[in-house]
Amino acid sequence: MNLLQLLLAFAALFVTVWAQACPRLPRNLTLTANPRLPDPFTFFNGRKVRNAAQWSCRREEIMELFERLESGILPPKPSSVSGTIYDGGITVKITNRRKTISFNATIKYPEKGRGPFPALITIGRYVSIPIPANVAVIAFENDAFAGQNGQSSRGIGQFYDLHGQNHTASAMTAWAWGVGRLIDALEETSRRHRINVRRIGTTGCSRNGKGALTVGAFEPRIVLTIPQESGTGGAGCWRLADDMMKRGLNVQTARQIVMENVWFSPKFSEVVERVPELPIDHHLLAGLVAPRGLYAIEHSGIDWLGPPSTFGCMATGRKVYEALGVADHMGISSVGDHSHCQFPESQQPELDAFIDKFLFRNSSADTDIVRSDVELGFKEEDWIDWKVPKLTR
Ligand code: MCU
Repeated sequence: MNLLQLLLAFAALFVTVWAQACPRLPRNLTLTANPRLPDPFTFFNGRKVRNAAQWSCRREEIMELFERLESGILPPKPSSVSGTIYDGGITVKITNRRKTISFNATIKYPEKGRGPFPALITIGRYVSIPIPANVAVIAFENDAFAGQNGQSSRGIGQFYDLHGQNHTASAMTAWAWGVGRLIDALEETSRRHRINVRRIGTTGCSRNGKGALTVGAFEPRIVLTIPQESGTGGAGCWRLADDMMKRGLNVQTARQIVMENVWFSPKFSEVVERVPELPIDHHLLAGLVAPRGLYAIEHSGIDWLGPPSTFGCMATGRKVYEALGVADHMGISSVGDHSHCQFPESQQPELDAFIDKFLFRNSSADTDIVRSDVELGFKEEDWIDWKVPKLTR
């Protein structure tokens, strides 16, 4: 090979690497009006997502947009995380820049069998779905890790003891980080417990359902995410909630939510009046979970939770799964006529199917679920002005 050939080979390599590099977001995000649900398959710079490799770039970009605009920064794994198994649970010890915190998570094993068992990490101590007897339950005490008791909880909890009170992470981002460390500790102690660390899901209801969705979106080791009645700030889209509000319905909106609690970063308060300009909405939060299992359980009859918003938002998020060729890895089921966080019997077969497929790897379980017990009036043509590509290459 002569010098010219060598140079040409280098140039070709450079072009290939450049073409595959992920586009970087600008330092200052210029927001532009888009009243519809933003296109999951177009980068911030206008480039189209055409294959699976580009989707993983776009996924990173969406994650960064959430961190910068809504959720605050999710810190990387710190210098030291260790676990100690005790009878009934695990103690997780985290050290970061010479500060140390520790917390306990209880582990409840199935009564029958020796394991290793799949597990669900509950956001909060209480569970609102019937967890099958063959699944272990690990309780993550989110309130102690990052408080959610109104505005006065900003910066309160173990996360902020470690990272500083003014850290941009919202309470939900802090929980996602905490669950990540809990999984680190479970991985490290895998010979001393009976949990299958590759088969871990998460669930929570209402505010903890918003948390469960964020945890599933931000922590890639979670294989199944089950947010229940998470409403606005969870399965709902900001734009769709605003639309309900315009129609005179009593729905929670972005403007209200930042006043009520600390589920979002102070960063979000800065853009909360600019919902139609946001380059993200919560269909993209569901998109972050793809291709992993996601079963969104919603309530079709409580306006505050935004039924058409949660249904339309999740049905739109499911298009990311469709593009990846795994539409049935995501389900949305909206059922009314029961009180908040009470699991209706009619959803039992759906829940069983998701658990079966994602925690027990039974690929034949039927998880192709998009349903609502009442007509919620979400019209795709009003909200979606983009096409779903095939990203399976
Ligand atoms: C649905 O989640 C929240 C909702 O966002 C709040 O506005 C309301 O105050 O509480 C709900 C909840 O967590 O209920 C337990």
